[in-house]
Amino acid sequence: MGLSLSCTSSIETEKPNVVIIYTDDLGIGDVSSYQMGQLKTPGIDRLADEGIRFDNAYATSATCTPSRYSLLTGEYPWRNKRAAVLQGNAALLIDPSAPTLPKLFKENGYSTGVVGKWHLGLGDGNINWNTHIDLGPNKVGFDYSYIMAATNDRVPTVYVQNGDVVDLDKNDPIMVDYRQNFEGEPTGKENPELLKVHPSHGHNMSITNGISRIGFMKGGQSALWVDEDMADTFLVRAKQFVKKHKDKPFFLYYALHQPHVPRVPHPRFAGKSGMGPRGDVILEADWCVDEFLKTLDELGLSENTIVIFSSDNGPVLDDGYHDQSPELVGTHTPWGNLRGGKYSLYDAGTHVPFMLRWQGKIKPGVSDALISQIDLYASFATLFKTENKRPDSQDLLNVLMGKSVKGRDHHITEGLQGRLAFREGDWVLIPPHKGGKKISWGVDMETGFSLRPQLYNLKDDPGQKMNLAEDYPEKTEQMMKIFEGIKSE
Ligand code: NG6
Ligand code: CA
Repeated sequence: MGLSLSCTSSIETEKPNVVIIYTDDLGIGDVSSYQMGQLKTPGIDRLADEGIRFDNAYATSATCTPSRYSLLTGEYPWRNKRAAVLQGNAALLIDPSAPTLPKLFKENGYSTGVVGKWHLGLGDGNINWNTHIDLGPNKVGFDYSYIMAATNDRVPTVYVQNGDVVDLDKNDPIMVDYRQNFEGEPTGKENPELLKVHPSHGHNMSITNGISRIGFMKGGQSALWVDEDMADTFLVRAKQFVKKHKDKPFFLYYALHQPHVPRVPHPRFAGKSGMGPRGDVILEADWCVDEFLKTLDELGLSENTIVIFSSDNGPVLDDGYHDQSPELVGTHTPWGNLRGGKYSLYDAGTHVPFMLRWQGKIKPGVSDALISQIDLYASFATLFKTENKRPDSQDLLNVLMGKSVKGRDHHITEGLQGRLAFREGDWVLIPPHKGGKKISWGVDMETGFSLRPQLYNLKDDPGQKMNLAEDYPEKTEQMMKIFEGIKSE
C-alpha cells in the first residue's frame, strides 16, 4: 500500500497533464493570433501569448477522419485503406491492438478521456445503437468517452457515453441506414417546410432538430442532440473530466465540433460575429476554449498542464448548407495567405493553427519549425522515456518545448481520395493526379489536382501561385524519389 502511494506521488510530480483541444475545419486565418483575418479569438490567442505559436504546423489530411487517425495513432492515414471520411455507422477504424496516443498516456499512469467529435468509427460495421457499443474509444486507449459518432451533419444525432447512447428510451429504438429511408419518415428533400437550416448540396436526408443530415435515422427521440446546446454540453463534460482527475495525471482530447456544418450557435452567440453562423460558431468555440482554460486556472492546474490547440483540416465556406458563409465573410480570410482549404492538396488544406502552452516550463514565442500532428505520439513517448512504436511519428519534443527549431525535414499531406503531396523544407511537390480542378459536388474549392507536377516554394510563395516544376526539373525528380521511398517504407 505504502509503495503504491509513493509511486503515485512520483507520477504526479513528473507527469504534466496533457489536453489536446482540436477544432473541426478551423483555418489558420480564423485565429486572430496569426493576424491574417478579421475575427477576434482572444480565448485561443491566450494559448499563443502564454505558449508557443507554431506557424508551420500540419494536419496529415485535408479531411477529418484521416487527420484524427494520425493524431491518435502516429501513423500516416494513407497506410490504412479505410482512413477516409467515415459515415456515422462505420466500423471502428483504429485496430484495438495497435499503439495509440491515449494508450501511451494510459501506460504511463494517466487517466484518459475524449469529449466531442470522434469520427473514427464505432462497432464492427453492424452496429446496434440500442445496446452497449463495445468497440470504440474505450477500446483504443480512452478510459472515458463522451462523443458524437461522426460529424454534426451525420446521423445518428445522439451522444454516446462510454459506449451507450445518452438518454435513450429503450421503447423508442434508434435505427440508422445510409442507403435508404425508413418508411414514412420525413426528409429534407421531400419536406423542406420542416427545416430551419436548408441544405445547399447533399444533407437532404433525415431531419433532426429542424436540420436535414447525411444518412437516415428513425427513433431515439429522447436521445437526439440539440445543436444549439452542443458547445455547452461538450464543455461541461470536458470540465467534469478535468475536475474529476485533477489530483492525478490526465490526458484529455477535447474535440470541438465547430466550425463544421451545420453551424448552429447557441443563441448567446447568434449574430455576434457579423459574418453569419460560421463566424458565430468560431466565437462560440473561442469562448469554450477560454472557459476551459479558466477552469484549469481555478483548479490550479495551468502550470502543470500542457495544452495543445489545433484543427483537423483547413477551412471551407459553403460545405453543404445555406448559412451565408460566402456572402458574409467580407474581407475575413479563413485560409490566411495560403491557397486552398478543406479537401484541397494546396497548403491551406492541412496547414493549420497549432499552439502549445506549458506555463512556467516553456518560454512563450513563435516557432517556424515544420511540425505535424502525427508527431505528438513520438514526442510524448520521448517525454515518458519510452519506445516510439510508430515510425511515421517523429520525436519533436525539443521543438514543441521551444528548445529547438529543427523540425521535420519532410511531411506528406493528403487531399481528397487519398491523393498526396510532399513537403520538404520550404518546397512542396504535388505529383500529377487525375481529377477535376474543382470539387465536383458543390463546394467552391480547388482540389489541387493537375496532370502536370506542381512544385512550389512556400517561403517565397505561400499562396502557391508560381509552379516551378518546369524550372527545377531536378528538384522535382529528387523530391519525387524521396516521396516514393517514404511511401513504400
Ligand atoms: C462531406 C460532406 C461535408 C462534410 C464532410 C466531412 C456532403 C455533400 N458533404 O461528404 O459536409 O460532412 O463530408 O467533413 O455530404 S469532415 O471535416 O468531417 O472531414
Ligand atoms: Ca474537419
